[in-house]
Amino acid sequence: MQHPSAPAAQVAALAELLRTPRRIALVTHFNPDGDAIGSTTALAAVLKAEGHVAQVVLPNPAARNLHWIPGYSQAINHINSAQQCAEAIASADLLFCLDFNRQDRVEGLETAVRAHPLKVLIDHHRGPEDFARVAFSDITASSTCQMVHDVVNALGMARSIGPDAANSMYAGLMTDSGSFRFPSTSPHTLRVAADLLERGAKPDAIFAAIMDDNSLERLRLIGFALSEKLEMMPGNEATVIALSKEEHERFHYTPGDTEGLVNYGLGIRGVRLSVFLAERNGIVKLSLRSKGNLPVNEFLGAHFEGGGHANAAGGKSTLPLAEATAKLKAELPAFLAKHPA
Ligand SMILES: [Mn+2]
Repeated sequence: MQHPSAPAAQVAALAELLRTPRRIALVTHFNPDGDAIGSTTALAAVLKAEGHVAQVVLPNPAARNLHWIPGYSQAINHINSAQQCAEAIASADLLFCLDFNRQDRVEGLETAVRAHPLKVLIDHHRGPEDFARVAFSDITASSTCQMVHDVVNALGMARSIGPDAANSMYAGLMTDSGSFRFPSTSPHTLRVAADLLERGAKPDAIFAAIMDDNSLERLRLIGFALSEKLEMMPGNEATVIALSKEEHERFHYTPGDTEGLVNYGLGIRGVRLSVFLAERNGIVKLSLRSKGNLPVNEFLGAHFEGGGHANAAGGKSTLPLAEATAKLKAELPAFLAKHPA
């Protein structure tokens, strides 16, 4: 198999660093997602099988539907054991930085990460900061897990991808590719997925563990938002959902409960822009999703202190919810007209 995310020069440099048994720490970003947990636990498992000592160090715990990922229970996090995390990073010969590329993304671990002299980056986000001795950066990769697979294979360590590492990596591949539907899903992504199946990954169990883990309150909140709150804008090209603090509380909101809610609007025939406004912690957070050439990051940058990708971006407002929603509705028609379908 080819290893498109693993250039020979970086592979040689990393191979040299791993030539003798090392003490290794692996860190990832705050609010770690499936790719963050999958890539750190998978690479830790491979490195242990290769004779190294490896410890996953997280800025904070992952959402509950990721706790089953093999190796998660051995990870330590800054919220529960700050001192242990700082020591694990400081005492490591080598620090892997996975699924993030700016050192401020690790929140409470930032000081320890900045202080470490020998970092290896593996990441697929845009615009990497220059802080790693060896950097694997590929914005075309579907996921950091896909890149870890490439790097491990290029190092000649594929034999050490056991069932645990395979399940971890597949979890990241699946979640970051939107269950293999985002444009980043390439032939190589599916070849990597196939290889992981051959090494013991269980796609049905992984999907069920991650996706079929909603609380009843979350489904009721989504149902309420879709039936009572979703507004179709004039022209039938855009939808808006605005949820107040009281509405969140009525459904016993916990973080993650409205994850994915903004995507439902785009599923309506003819809609190419979907907006979700949430009144939380004293501010209004906006999530926008679009189809085709409709750069929502530019819109949010101009009006709501935001940014992100052309088809998926976030912003915020300190206005009350009703005023933020009114401002949004006032600005939308010009934006849609400027970028016709
Ligand atoms: Mn990722």
